Amino acid sequence: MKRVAFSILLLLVTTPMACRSSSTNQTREPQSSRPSAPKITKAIAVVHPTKGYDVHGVVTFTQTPDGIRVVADIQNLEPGAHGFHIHEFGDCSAEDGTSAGGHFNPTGMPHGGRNAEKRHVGDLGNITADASGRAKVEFVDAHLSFEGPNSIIGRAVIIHAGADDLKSQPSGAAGPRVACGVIGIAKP
Ligand SMILES: [Cu+2]
Ligand SMILES: [Zn+2]
Repeated sequence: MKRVAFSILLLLVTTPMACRSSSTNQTREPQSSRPSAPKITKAIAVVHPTKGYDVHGVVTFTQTPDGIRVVADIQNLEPGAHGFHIHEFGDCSAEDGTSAGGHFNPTGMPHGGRNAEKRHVGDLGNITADASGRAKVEFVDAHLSFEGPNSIIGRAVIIHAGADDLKSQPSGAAGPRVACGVIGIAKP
């Protein structure tokens, strides 16, 4: 170490031109030593009503060894089944929620149910509201991810007025969008 320092000092003193170029090289860090982004282990979507509805709630996504655990707690729904999907864009700006685009489908599959062999990554089936309009659901889904092409970070959770029939193309004929929430990184 000392010897290296001494050599640099020698360069500084003796060859100003060479020194300039060598010090430029030293400030450039090799790519491998850059810190990588911390792994995402939890995400959250706070869902807000679209125009004309009062549906709201929270959906959390937590990494498990078997996939991502989805826990939803949604209120002020009509009793019954409601399509529950991840849509392509994390954009809830349109008053009818259409700015979120279609179902998140990075694998080019047809629409299907959550347990179907072929489905959109964003196809999470239905949530069912009780007589009070509250829907709670919890499951682990192996299709969802926090990284790579199937990453759900920055996309949107959409809840529909009607039930997803799990077969109609391209989106299960679930009717208007009653709530929308952007999926963001959560504190683990
Ligand atoms: Cu949808
Ligand atoms: Zn779909």
